[in-house]
Amino acid sequence: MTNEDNAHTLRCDDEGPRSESRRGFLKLAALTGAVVSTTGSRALANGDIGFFAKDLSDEKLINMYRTILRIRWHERTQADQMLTNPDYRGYNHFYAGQEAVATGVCAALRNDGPFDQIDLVYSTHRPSGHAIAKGVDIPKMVAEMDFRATGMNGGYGAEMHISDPSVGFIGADGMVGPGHVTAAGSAFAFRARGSDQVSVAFAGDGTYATPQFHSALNNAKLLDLPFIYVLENNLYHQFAHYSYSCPHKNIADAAAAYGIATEVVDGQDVIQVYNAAKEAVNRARSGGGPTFIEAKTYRYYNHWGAPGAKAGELGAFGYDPLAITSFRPEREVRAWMQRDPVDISRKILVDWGVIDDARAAEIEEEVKAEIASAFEWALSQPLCTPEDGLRHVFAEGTVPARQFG
Ligand SMILES: Cc1ncc(C[n+]2csc(CCOP(=O)(O)OP(=O)(O)O)c2C)c(N)n1
Repeated sequence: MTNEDNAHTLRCDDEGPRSESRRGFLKLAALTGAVVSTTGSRALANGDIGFFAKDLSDEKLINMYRTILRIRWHERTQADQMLTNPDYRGYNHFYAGQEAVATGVCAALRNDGPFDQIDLVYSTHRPSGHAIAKGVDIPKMVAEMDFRATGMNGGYGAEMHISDPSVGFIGADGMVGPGHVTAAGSAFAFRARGSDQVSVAFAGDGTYATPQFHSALNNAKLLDLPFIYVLENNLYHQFAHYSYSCPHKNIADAAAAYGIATEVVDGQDVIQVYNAAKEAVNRARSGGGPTFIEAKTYRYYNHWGAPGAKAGELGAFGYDPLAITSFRPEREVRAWMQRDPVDISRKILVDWGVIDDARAAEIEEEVKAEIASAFEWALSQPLCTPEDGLRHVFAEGTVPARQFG
């Protein structure tokens, strides 16, 4: 088990002369303070060169950067719609600020292929980042969130019920907790079928206080299931700090009590998240059982929607008027925004010579255009009709009484 103090220690089991010399350089950099300006670089200075990050091609690193940007610009565009377009019906629990978590985890998963071979993701009431990172069709997701008939789920699921099994995105879940038991159940099914698939549950810090947190982890360990529990500790559940409902500073300590391998990572640094997820996936696929990853992160908007936000600007500041107990100080939000996952991932790619600043800016413009056209298409789609509400509710035609046959 690792905790926050040793989460950044070197995890290299194939060290060769190259990593020796690189480590020497990193030690020197740490001593001279040469590499300290971003979280990613601080991880390097601590000696965590990201063993698994070495398996990432330049192309994949750029795709991860694109994914982070897609999530970010989806959020920003949707927030602007909510703030300025009176005809817009959609809503969201915004994920901005947490992009590196979904991106780093999903980059370590199998996302293409037949349903009985891909890895599954169970999401939460804050689903758009997980969905985009798992590879859903973004225009269709945007249409779904605005109740359009051609949306991903026919327009009557909307934000808290989006799902796309074709990419292993089992879906959002409006209930805090129960999905994790189902996710562990999927992992049990994989084991029973002899499949090497992995089941991932995303969760917020609020799930610690639900019985399903404990039940899912206990059973996952008892049966050593290929299950990964990714807890995104963004410090608040709804309007209360997590210390109101959890006695641990690191919620991973609670998972460790079940005998589960745990890892606490900087959730703003996509490479750290990827490394932890890759290790967890390798463990799960090789029969080594579950892993609990706690990603320390932060959300830039309030719990739900865009109160406190301004069109064209990132984040929401001031107190949420809907919250009686909100105590998120503006300084705290701004301090976290200084360690922005978009900036950190861009800096890592530029530092590593994968792209330069000009190419990074171009990629961001390409993503902005892609998201703008997703919204343009989605908002021109037909709305659901009242009759649509009854579609897919009742079985149609003759239904075999399979339970007796
Ligand atoms: C069983 C249940 N209880 C209460 C709620 C209301 N609710 C919705 S989101 C939320 C807070 C969740 O906080 P956290 O798990 O930390 O996730 P975050 O919103 O911070 O991403 C609550 C209490 C719910 N959806 N389900």
